[in-house]
Amino acid sequence: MFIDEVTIYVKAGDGGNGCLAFRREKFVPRGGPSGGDGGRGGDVTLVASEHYNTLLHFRFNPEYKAERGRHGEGSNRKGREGASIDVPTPVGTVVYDAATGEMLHDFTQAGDRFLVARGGKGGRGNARFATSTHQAPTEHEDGRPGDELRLRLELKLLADVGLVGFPNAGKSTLISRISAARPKIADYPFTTLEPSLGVVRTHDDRTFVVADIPGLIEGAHEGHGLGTQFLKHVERTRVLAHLVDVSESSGRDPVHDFEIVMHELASFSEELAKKPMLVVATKLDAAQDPKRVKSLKALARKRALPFFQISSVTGEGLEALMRAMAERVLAPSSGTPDVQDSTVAPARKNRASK
Ligand SMILES: Nc1nc2c(ncn2[C@@H]2O[C@H](COP(=O)(O)OP(=O)(O)OP(=O)(O)O)[C@@H](O)[C@H]2O)c(=O)[nH]1
Ligand SMILES: [Mg+2]
Repeated sequence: MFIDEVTIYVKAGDGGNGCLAFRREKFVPRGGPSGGDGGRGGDVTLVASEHYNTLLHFRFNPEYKAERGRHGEGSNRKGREGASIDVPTPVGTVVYDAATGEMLHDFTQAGDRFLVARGGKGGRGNARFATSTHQAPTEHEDGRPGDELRLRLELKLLADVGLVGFPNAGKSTLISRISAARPKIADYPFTTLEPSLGVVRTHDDRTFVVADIPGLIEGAHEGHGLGTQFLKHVERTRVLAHLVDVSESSGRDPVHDFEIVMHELASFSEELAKKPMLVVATKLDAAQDPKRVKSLKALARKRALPFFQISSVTGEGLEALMRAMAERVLAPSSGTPDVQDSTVAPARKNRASK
């Protein structure tokens, strides 16, 4: 199981101070007390959002502070309340107090809200202390501090996209181009012995998870090569990207490769073979004979599967492929995000788009 983990700091706003003031009016020799109360500090609330599949956005911005309340003023003016903030987190996030290890909340549903840090109360101004026997009070309170704590967030990562294909098809190379994952890459089969996950960040600052697994060969379901046991890691993905090497160096026919892998998938589970699939022709830079690409493209069309052609060396086609993956695994991005999200760091330019 892959676990994404991050520690963040949250601080609710302090309450504003109460004011000490007396009325000063023409012809009124001694005005009464008129110091207003301080405003309440803003709260910090975590909100489960479908727009995030990972905790990556927290790494770029690990501190969240709500606004403090304003101080009270003379003429019984109350200080303004500090603005509260909502911090989006993916559904499935479990929240712990980092200091004590205590579990505070488990987000299971989009829109779920959890107030983690409560704003401080505003202090009372001196006007509030006046009584019939105590008409010129000078007492006034300071605002109370807002809650402040460190949180450890944990999220079990499930892959959204699974990369399947022959050994050497370029699966690990692709994941290293579109995410920060750095699996071993080499020009011999079965370089990847264990599945690894990469987090892909889209241009509009959303993320999804891609799984790189070992390659499949004919007879994998009978234990040839590394077998098909690793397919369980992509069983719950929403979409498979089926990578097929179209360069001459594979020494095989792309259409034949495609059929073999489909057969292995179906032998493992019919359901897996029926999962939505993107057909991806790889190593375009090294493909001399355009017929090899064409024949694979024709096959994809026949099966009504979307077709992409890429080169992880030149970067050609990566952007379009990433977008297609994102479209299939992320909730549609409406113009208005479901939570206020001004606190998230601006999108970093993805390496793959250079
Ligand atoms: N020319 C060219 N070579 C590529 C490209 N993508 C990958 N390669 C090369 O192909 C070889 C295999 O790449 P990997 O990414 O390790 O392939 P894989 O599918 O992960 O292989 P296994 O882990 O063995 O299943 C490496 O030598 C890569 O450098 C590409 O777009 N163009
Ligand atoms: Mg690999």
